[in-house]
Amino acid sequence: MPDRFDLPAGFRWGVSTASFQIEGATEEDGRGASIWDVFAARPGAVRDGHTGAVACDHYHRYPEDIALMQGLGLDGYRFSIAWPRVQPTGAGAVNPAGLAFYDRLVDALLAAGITPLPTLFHWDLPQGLEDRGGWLNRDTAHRFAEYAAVVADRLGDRVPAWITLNEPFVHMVYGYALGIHAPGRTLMLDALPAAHHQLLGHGLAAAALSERGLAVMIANNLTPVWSASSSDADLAAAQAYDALHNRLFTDPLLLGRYPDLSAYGVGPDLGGAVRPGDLELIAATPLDGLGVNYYNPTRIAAPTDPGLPFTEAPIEGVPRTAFDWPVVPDGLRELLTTFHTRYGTALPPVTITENGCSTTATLDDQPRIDYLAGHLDALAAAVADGVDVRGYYTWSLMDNLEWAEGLTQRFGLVHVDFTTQRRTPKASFAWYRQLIAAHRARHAR
Ligand code: IFM
Repeated sequence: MPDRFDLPAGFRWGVSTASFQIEGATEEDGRGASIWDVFAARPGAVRDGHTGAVACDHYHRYPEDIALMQGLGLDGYRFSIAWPRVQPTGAGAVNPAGLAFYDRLVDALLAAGITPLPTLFHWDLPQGLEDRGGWLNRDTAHRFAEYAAVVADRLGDRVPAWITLNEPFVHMVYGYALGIHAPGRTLMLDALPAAHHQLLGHGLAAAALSERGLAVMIANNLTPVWSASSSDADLAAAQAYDALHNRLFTDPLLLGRYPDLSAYGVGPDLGGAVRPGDLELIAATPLDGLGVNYYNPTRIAAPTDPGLPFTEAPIEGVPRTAFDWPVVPDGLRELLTTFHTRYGTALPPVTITENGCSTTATLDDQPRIDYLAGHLDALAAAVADGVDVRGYYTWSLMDNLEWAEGLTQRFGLVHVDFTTQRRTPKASFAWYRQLIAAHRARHAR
């Protein structure tokens, strides 16, 4: 395969997964309950009643999964650590068997020549903390830092860079505002403290990681926001949406302040959650890298009802994934160049920590190849425009449990038969392997 993407030497190739979506073994070796175990047990919460009890059985099959990664020739593997495996109730006592699993995983990755890139929190909060308010409770931020220190003390000798949180926007909106995800709360704008406490948790954990000489990243779900028209009302709505989805989770980290949320009737203290010194703490440890999870742009129009200052408008005339998400590869270039302009020298090097699509195709997944190729073209265009992008981790290594959609959305380079747990590489697997090899060969010359 020709290396048409023209990315720099040293560019890192990877895949991403998350603990609850692949591990299974939810009751094994002392793991405590997570909010997703409790949520998935609620009738109707997850499609077809699927749970995380088995998922991809990665807890037992990780050697086979690492062999697949080695077959791809990856530089790095982004996975997440299940907090309730490490601290079953989210505070205090550490579960040695839980830590030992990640120890084995890290050692096996290193033996395969793959650099581990762990995420500390990818939505599976210990239920014990949810019982005390979850991320609405400021104390959760402190517990998160304590947990980060425990894990870093154990793995930091072998793991150089860490991601604190995955997609705090999605966790706040789906989990606390709309109730589509665990913990299933429907607080609408009263969910905002969950944003602040996650960011505070990031700041406290980042300090703990940095004190140990470890590099710190965060992975945000980011989207270019398109105004449905050039009317003042649509433009104002798009600006309000951008503040909520993008700026709320990036401005405090890079600029040390929250964006203007007055369109939501919310002041700079986010409903009383922000205390003096918090913003300084959130920004105190500079990010060594910003993780960007990109899937699609969002088109926004003026509100049709008084509850929120925007309404989402459809994006027409583009292909769609099996999830019905619009496929707009150039949105990745637009997002990256917008951030480059917006944050200037405050923007740290970027890594694409997630990008991919679900398809209905089983093994001949040409739509996934087209999706990835289009996005890598857009990424290369952003790099040519001056954005410092260091790596690309596709979502996902293998089909897995897609949260409230259960096992119905298949995002993997590898097909998983959830009855037999048989893994079968799809066409995109061979394509990605060849692309990585071609990139290396070009830079070896
Ligand atoms: O599966 C999720 C992942 O957990 C977070 N980012 C988006 C992916 C696809 O929906």
